[in-house]
Amino acid sequence: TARGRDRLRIAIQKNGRLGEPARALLASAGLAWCESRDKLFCHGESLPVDLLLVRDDDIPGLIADGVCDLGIVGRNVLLEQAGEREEARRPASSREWRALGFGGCRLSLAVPEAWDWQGTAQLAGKRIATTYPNQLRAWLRAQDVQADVVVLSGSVEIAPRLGQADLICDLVSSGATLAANQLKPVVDILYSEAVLAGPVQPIGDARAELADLLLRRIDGVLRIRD
Ligand code: PRT
Ligand code: ZN
Repeated sequence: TARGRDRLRIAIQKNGRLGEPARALLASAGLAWCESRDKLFCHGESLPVDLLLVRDDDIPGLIADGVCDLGIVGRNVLLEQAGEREEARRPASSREWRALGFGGCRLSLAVPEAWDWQGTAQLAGKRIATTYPNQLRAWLRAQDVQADVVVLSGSVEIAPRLGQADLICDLVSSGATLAANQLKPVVDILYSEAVLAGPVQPIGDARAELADLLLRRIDGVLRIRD
């Protein structure tokens, strides 16, 4: 699929929390685009680097399939899909190349405020609602705790009140959403931020040089921001 392309393709979030900061980072790295009307594909004007604007969940798969060379996505999404592939015994297909310093959040366990939290042993036999089952299961295994993982596709924070689960495992940034749902964070299982994702194997053709150039420029921008 990636064969015969001499332009680099980067997938970023079309909307959402990471779309704008990802564009800003790439613009600071010297990229410029002519945004097309449908805005799904943006042809790069300053360098042969094009943008694909997609849902964040699609980014790891686009890299895996070779449709895109690089992507900007939350570490939480990248690791969740990596866990899914591992579960299915499929080889890893993308990995974190750089942490980008924006989109910071934690994947945390949160319990009803009334709970007297004693520690992870308290989770035994409990039902935990999440949209991140692979990371939660891996963490539970590492803690040697047996709990039921209730996989939801959204609105996780309301699950305890609806009786679907006893507690949740979800992304937290300010904590306002948890507080609004009478929940409190008790354990962080992952520190996440936006990352530059790329293939596990180095890019092996003419685009490698382009990727190197872009990486050097991104590193320069990140150094200045620090
Ligand atoms: O449409 P698309 O599928 O592309 O977007 P999305 O809705 O799946 O993702 P989006 O835009 O919400 O988030 C993109 C990425 O931003 C996530 O994968 C994280 O890496 C990162 N990020 C950073 C967050 C948050 N902070 C965050 N607070 N993603 C989600 N949240 C949610 C959280 O799930 C909870 O519902 O915000 C709520 C909590 O926020 P606080 O501030 O109340 O704690
Ligand atoms: Zn999404």
